[in-house]
Amino acid sequence: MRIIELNESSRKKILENLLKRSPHQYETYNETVAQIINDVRSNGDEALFLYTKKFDKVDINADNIKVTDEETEYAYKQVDPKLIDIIRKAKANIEEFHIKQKQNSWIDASKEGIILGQKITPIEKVGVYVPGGKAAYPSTVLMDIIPAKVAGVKRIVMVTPPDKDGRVNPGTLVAAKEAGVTEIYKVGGAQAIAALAFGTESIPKVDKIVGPGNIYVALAKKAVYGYVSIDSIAGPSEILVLADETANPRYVAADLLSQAEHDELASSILITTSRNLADKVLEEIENFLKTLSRSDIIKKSLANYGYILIAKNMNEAIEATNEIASEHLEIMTKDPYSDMTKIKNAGAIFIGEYSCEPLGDYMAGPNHTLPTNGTARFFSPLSVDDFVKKSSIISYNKDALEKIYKDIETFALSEGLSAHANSVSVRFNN
Ligand code: HSO
Ligand code: ZN
Repeated sequence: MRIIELNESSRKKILENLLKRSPHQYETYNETVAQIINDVRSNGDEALFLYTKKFDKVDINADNIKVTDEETEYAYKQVDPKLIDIIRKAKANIEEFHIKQKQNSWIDASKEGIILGQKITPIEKVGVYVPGGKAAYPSTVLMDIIPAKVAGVKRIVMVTPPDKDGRVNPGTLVAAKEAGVTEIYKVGGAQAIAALAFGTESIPKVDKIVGPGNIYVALAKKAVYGYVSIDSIAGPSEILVLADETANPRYVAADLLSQAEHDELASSILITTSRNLADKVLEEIENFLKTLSRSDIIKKSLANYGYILIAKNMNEAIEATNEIASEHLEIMTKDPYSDMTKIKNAGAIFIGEYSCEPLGDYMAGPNHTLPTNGTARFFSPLSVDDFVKKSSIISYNKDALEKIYKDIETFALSEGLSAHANSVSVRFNN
């Protein structure tokens, strides 16, 4: 973790360095991914099983690919009952928050003879990708499935790679069941994304695919976009703490470390107006590192993408914060609510010293699937909106159309489209 003065040139260098973490930088894997997708698209299950054998080292077939009720029941026995209770509490909070996001269809009949509106319909079938191994986070399973459920999605199809014994992480199964998954298949990687996008004998074709995964999964989602919809492409985790001299250095250090432990590409940044705070935070980080279980990963991510930036004043600090557009932003300043109003780009904003980032990862209720890699400039957190689509409603009666049909005719003819003009005039000239 280095301390750097914030200025034009350091800002530019840091932004360039951070962008190296983007999944879009790994185009070299595209060819492999395209091959896998084409193979699954042409050969269905047969290709799916071969890739599972090759990459996950396990025999999966049409009879064992789907997780059975017995397997889910067994998972409930393996997971600590206290954790099951916590999963249920988290579910209730996530559900409550997402219910508030629901939009209603609307109709406007205020003009004589005219009805206009917008009809909201849930997407019918959604695929949820859940990574295997250490990154199989039950919390993410909740965050991906609950908004789909709240939106009214009928069929939620989860895929996740099995371990060498053909089993799925029990925490994943419990969280999926609690959240209301419809069915779960033991398949992962680019081949699972292809199966969801095009369908195979065993896996149903869906309309949208959400959920994080490794670089192959990210590129596969990008490749099938257009055949199906996708959520945004997830990049490595990020935290930015915006703090002044009033912040508690222990809390700042602890929060920076919380995201640094995700993986070696994670980024933790402190922007502060206080040199004294910066020095103290560095000390606290060294102390915490002695006891944290993932200190090896943390050391690497802090060396690669960790920064403590010293700003001349709060305005400069906020400007840089907006430029970086972090996935998570914590504000620990004298007047965090007023500073928050100046933030334009951030996935989630945590205000004050008791709103630490892991509160949002697990329990608060807002979604933890957030825009990364500067995409908070234009993307939003995963939400109920991701699982619905809108249809416009248009209804005119004869009088209403008569008042406007000449305009339509003229407009259409100006575009050289006489069949369009005819479609309106036929109703009035006979
Ligand atoms: N902070 C991650 C999500 C997560 N953290 C899951 C713990 N478990 C999203 O950036
Ligand atoms: Zn996290």
